Amino acid sequence: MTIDHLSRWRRAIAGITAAAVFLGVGHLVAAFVGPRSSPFLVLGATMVDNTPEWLKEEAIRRFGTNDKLALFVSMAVVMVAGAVVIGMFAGRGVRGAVVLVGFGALLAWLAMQRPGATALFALPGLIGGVVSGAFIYGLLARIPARSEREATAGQGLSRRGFLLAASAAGVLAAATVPAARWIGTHLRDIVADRAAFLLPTPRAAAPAVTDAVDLPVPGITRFLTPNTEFYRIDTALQVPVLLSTDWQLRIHGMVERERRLDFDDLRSREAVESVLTLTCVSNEVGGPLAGTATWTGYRLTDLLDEAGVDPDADMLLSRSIDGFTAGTPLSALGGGLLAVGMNGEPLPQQHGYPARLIVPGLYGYVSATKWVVDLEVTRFDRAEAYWTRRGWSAEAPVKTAARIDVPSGFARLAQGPVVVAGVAWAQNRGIAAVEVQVDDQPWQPATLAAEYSTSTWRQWTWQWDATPGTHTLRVRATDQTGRTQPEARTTPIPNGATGWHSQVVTIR
Ligand SMILES: Nc1nc2c(c(=O)[nH]1)N[C@H]1C(S)=C(S)[C@@H](COP(=O)(O)O)O[C@H]1N2
Ligand SMILES: [Mo]
Repeated sequence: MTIDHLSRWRRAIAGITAAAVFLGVGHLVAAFVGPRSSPFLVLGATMVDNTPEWLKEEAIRRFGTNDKLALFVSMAVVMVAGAVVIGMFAGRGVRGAVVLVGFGALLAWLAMQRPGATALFALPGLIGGVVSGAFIYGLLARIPARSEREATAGQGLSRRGFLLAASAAGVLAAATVPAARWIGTHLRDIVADRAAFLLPTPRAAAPAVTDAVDLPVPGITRFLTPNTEFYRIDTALQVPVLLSTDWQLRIHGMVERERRLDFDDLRSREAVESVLTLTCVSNEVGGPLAGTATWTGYRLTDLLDEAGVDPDADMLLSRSIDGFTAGTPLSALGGGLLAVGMNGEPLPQQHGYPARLIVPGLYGYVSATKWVVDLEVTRFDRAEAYWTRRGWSAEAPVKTAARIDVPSGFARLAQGPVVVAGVAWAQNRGIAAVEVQVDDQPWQPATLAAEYSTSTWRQWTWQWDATPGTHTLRVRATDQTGRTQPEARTTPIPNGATGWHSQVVTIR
């Protein structure tokens, strides 16, 4: 064994702990600068942005809603591998330190490319690079040996000292995650900001939701979805922290007068309240990605009229603080809101606090930008929004859908009267009829609950005299233009799934 020999495992461990120190220190600094500047999130966002489309689709197909978990796992694998390489390469000299400082500089640069980044976004990468560089140098460099035995072993730190230093660094790096969270909530106090946020009082309250609209049928989807149960879909690796006091909305592009609005400007305007159903294009037939809420906010058409829209424009490109964009036809904005309230509360952070868009009749990905900070008036032949660039349609009106809520799939029930019930939606067109079919028997008309508005879903029920055996229940809806849902199943991509929802039940 030569004096300068460093065992492989020692180098690998040094590389991995140095990477942990890098990410930990960076994460801690990011807690002060802004959570989106954390190296881990910058790496993740950069990876997402540069993953080829086929791979992303494959990931979504394979992992479904676990695609973010799959992303984190693959990031972790890539990072551990990279860290081992750094460790192998490091040796006793300053090489490891130089690599880590260089990596920090690269990350600083990547962080500054993120939308909404400030110069401060460079700090987590730079400081993380310097600290972890010093760390790997100290861990691997030869330091004066304290005993003869160690000097001959020639490994600088004793085995015990090395392992202690490495594990202490690992524990401290892991501890930065809760520490950063604490700093985030206490220093940049979004909880307090949201608690102090005053919802505007609408000119007129939305019409009440009566029992005729919200039927007292056990197991049916409630007409209004509580905030805690409302589905959540977005590309955010970490929910953006945007304080109402920092928030500004820029309205620009093909307008006569560019505008910048903050909450003081909004408060002097007339607020409205509107009950609207939001649906996700990724919802599978019978799936859960739809919800209805009472939204409080400001009419988008009012805000745009003030700016003066160029008659040649046809698209509103909305952008969030985290760089997501949606392209909405200007002609479809009627009834659309810049929403600040959801079911009588400020928007929950996950649903876009402090402001988002909601436009009736369109899937969320082309209309419902959360954490919205920028509205650009433009044209469909000049701009492309986030998901359109990734193979989804530029325009996406909501397709007619119907779902059986009760009985649930594979339920076992006693023979006799069974209530079959659910919801159907065809926003902006309205539901005209819902029909239910048992096995191959003729379609039967379901009873519709009262219609709240054509912008919301509608409950339906059907009384079934169930006979013993295993049965398939099917449902289909017809909208108020007279079109019945097509039977053929299609995938959600590129503009929404089609097909009839069915449920198999057993009657004893
Ligand atoms: N900033 C941002 N806004 C976004 C998205 C996103 O990824 N980022 N996703 C959109 C999609 S695809 C849908 S379906 C709705 C979902 O809104 P929710 O999470 O409040 O239900 O938000 C839309 N707004
Ligand atoms: Mo969506």
